[in-house]
Amino acid sequence: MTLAAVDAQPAPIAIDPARTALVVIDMQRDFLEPGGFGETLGNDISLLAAAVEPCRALIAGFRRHGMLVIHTREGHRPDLSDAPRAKVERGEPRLRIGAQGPMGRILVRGEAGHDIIPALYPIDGEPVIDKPGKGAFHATDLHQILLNDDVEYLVVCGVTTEVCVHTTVREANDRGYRCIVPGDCCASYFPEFHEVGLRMISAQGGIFGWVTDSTRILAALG
Ligand code: C5J
Repeated sequence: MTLAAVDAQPAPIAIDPARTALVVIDMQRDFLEPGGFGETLGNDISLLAAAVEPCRALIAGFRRHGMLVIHTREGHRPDLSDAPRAKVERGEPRLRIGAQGPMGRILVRGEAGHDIIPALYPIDGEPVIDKPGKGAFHATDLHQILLNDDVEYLVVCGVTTEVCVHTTVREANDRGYRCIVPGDCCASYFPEFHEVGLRMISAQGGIFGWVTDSTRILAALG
């Protein structure tokens, strides 16, 4: 076992690449693309676009080293039977989950906007987790996939920092995974939430995990 030392906050962490997976959270067209649902809501999508190139480089590095890359997509069954009413019945009715958006029905599986952006598209063999919640462990087989692969270290990136990335890191932390979050590979429509979200992870001695960036992870992998 050759450990790779990653410079991070609150302290460096030595990871075992053979037991490390990258989880790319919800890099979906509706959140990131011009004309998508995120932009329709009035958000500045350029804030999310900043994470694409660092994610692309990190994914390429993991692939080069033969390491596990997992993608998630937030969305629901077309009949919305897996969407809690508390989640559906919020916001303006025209812009709710299941309503017709600019790229098909909002947050519905199989619609164009639900798919992952072309720049980060999964390749054959990479698991894609369709998750109905914010966290990637809730009502999915992610934990089983990671157990079967003997994964202990999770590099978690994607969008948005304070919502689905954060929820997933918290879920993973409670399940015993060591989470490393590359801040440049995460983004939010709210820059202040992004900053504070990252600080919340590494505060108190790394209460939820470690925060670093893509270049430091790639440097550690060599
Ligand atoms: C994600 C959201 N992926 N912000 N969803 O963070 O609604």
